[in-house]
Parts: sequence; structure tokens; C-alpha cells
Amino acid sequence: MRLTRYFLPVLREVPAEAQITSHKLMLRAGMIKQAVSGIYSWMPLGLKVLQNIEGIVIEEQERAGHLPLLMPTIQPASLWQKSGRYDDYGEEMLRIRDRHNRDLLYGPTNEELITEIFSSHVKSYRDLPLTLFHIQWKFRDEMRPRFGVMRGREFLMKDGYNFDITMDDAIHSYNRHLVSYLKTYERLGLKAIPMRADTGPIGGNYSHEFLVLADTGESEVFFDKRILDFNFGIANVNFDDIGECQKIVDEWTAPYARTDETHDPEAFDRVVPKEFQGVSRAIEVGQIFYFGTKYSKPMGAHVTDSEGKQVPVHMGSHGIGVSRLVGAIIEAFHDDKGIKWPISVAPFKVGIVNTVMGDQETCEVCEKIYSELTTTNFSPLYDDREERAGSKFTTMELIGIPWRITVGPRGLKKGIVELTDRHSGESREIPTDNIVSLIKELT
Ligand code: 5CA
Repeated sequence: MRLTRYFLPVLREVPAEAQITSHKLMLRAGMIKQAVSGIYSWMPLGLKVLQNIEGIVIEEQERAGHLPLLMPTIQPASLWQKSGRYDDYGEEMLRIRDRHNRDLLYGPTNEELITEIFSSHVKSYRDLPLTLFHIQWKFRDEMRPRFGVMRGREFLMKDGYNFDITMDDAIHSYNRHLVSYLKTYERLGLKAIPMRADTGPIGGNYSHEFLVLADTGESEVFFDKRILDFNFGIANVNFDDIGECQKIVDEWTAPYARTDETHDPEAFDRVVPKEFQGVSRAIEVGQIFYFGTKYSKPMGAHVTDSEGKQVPVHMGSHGIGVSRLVGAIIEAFHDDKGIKWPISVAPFKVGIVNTVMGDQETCEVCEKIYSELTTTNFSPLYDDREERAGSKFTTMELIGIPWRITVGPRGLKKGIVELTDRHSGESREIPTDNIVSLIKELT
């Protein structure tokens, strides 16, 4: 992409309405624009990051054997009346009436709709286990939308739903989700700690939240500091192996790591030696639930079991805050100059800065690097504007491009370009002919 052809509405001033770093940086880097409180348009740069996150989430879901589908944003109220949640959900639910006076709502979550899909089509235990997921916009009329995409009213969520014949099978589905979430967050560059949590309006009695420690987080968490030394990256888990998944969950979900809602100070004091007690703010980037037959019973999601009896299925639901993750990743990776994207989600992995647009050789080398990287699918961002070099560097740093190639007449005289690592800030000189192959190795 050539910057002169791109739509990157960066802001020079720090926007007054933003309180936390990620919100400020998303506005300054031209990633989002507020339409109305808690509702945002995603500009091209922001959308790229959002889609990269989605891509990783989908890959890891499919690896765990979960099937994608797509449900609508608008749902009939009648389904929620069946489950009993239509009245319970309160003011957070956006209620709509159509021209035929039918009551609809903009879905805050999808337990009811998915249960109806399931019960219309699945009748036998032989078709289980089944886990379906989608990535779709949700609406919750939050009392205090704030911090940009962190607590929006409209937000993008990956939500998945498992259907199992027994509680044991459903616990395995739960564990499988927990393990696959750890992998997902690790690929996004994050250390997300799984902690026992309260279940809120989703219900059930078993739940974990995934928390990224950050001063700007909305939750207060209590944990054993040793959990921070865990390497949550898991290679090649066999998701069908019940014992293996259970072992990971037992080892890695410390019972003394809890969120504030379920915090029991006495248990915390009892279990953990003082020097290991940690208290921090944290961002909740996902939550998983097991709630048994809470929805299947009232909504008639029954199947025949192996003895021919009709039984309600055991269910759970599993959510990842996809749009919130954009903010959470920025909270974890930034400095005073701007964002530092982990390579896996970076909107562009490489930036090319032409320091003297008027110099023919500089332009030729830039064009050559640009076209070689483009044809090998590296999607570089080429700053070809008539601007000072300093202002080009500032833009690349603000928008967080992991690698920057600087091309200018002085370097070219020596046969080199400069390669700068956004994360360490280090620069090195690379022979012009080697730069493309080196970038391929690094990214
Ligand atoms: N049905 C279940 C799981 S699919 C569910 O809705 N869970 S949830 O309420 O915990 O939401 C899942 C994730 O969505 C949260 O962990 C959080 O990361 C994200 N999320 C929830 N509310 C918001 C919001 N207002 N703005 C941005 N992200 C949100």
C-alpha cells in the first residue's frame, strides 16, 4: 500500500475525550472514529488489525474442532421470553419493534438463538458432541461506555456454544475451550491468565475469565505471582484427549487466581504465601461458561440418549472480546511514540520510508523493495508522501509498524538501507540487495 493512496486520518492532537492510552492511540493513529457514544466506525488501519485478530481466533477455533456459522444481529424477543431472560436482561438490551409490531432485539449474546437452531435439527446423542461458533457484532446498552473499544455498546465478539450429552462431556468441551483460548491469546502476543469467575447474566456455576494485567483494566484481580512465570503457550495439544486437556486446566488455572466478583479474601490468605500474593488491575479479554441445562430445558433442546430416553443437552458458552482485544493489545504494547504491534496482528508488517522523494535512485530502490515485498504477499506500507523524513518516522512509530526500512541517498551511496525494529528501537544497516530476503526471515 502506498501511503499517498491510503486513507489514514491520523490526528496530531491528543483527543480530549480519551482517558486511556489505547483509546488515545487508536484515535491518533486513525483506526476508529466514534459514531455515537460507545459505537465506532473502523477505519482501514483499524479494520486490518481487527481482521487479523479474527483470523487467528478462527484458526484456533477450527483447530479445536469447532464449527463456524453466522447468526444475525437481530433476534426475535419470543426466544428470550422462552428462556426467561427477556425481562431479566433489563436496560442493557436494545429492544426494537418492526412495522408489524413484532418485538425484536439487537443480540447481546446468542444462547437462545443457537439453542433454537440446535433443537430444530439435532435429535440424537449420535450427533454429539457439537460446538458451533461465530464472530458477530453485539449490542449492550452499557451504562458507562468508555475507554473506546474496551467497553463499547456495539462490539465484536467471538461466541461459541457447545452441546454435549453428559455433564462430563460438557466439562471436556469447557476444558478444550480453555486450552484453545490460551493458545489464541498467546498467538496474539498476550499473556492472558485464566481465573475463576462469577457467571453474571449468562448463568451457570462454573466459569473462567481470561485476564491481561494492565493498570487501565476495569477488573481487580487477586493472584499468585508465580502464575506470571507460566508459559501459557501450548504446542500441539490433542484436543480429543480428555486427560491431557484436564491436566492443563488443573495445572494452569490456579484456584487462588480470582476476579473481584468472586474474591474471597480469606481463601486468598489461606492458600498463598504472603510474598506471592499479587493484586492488580486487569482487562477481561474472554470468558467461558458451563451452565448445564439452563437453556436446553426451557427451550426444549432434548435428544434421545443411548437408551432411547429424551434428555436435555448440557451446554456451555465461550466468548472472546475481539474488538476489545485491539485495545488490550495496545495497552500491552506501546511506548510514548505510539503503538508497537506484535507481528501476528500488525496491520502492515513492514514500512518503507523514502527520505528524499526528489532523489531518483532512492525512489527506484523504494519501488523495487516495495514491489518485491508486495508480490511475495508481505503487504508493506510505503510512505511515498512529499514530507520530511522525521514526520514519516513519527507516523510509522505512531501506527506501530514492527519493521521500518529507511531508504535515502546517503545510505545508498554505501549500498545500504536501514532496518529499524519498532519493539527494541534498534537500527542496523543492511546491504540493499539483502533486505527483502531478510524481511522474509524476520516476519
Ligand atoms: N455468551 C457469553 C459467552 S459467548 C458472553 O456473552 N460472555 S461475556 O459476556 O463474558 O462476553 C465475552 C467477552 O466479550 C468478554 O470477556 C469481553 O472481552 C467482551 N465484552 C463484553 N462486553 C463488552 C463491551 N461492552 N465492549 C467490548 N467488549 C466486551
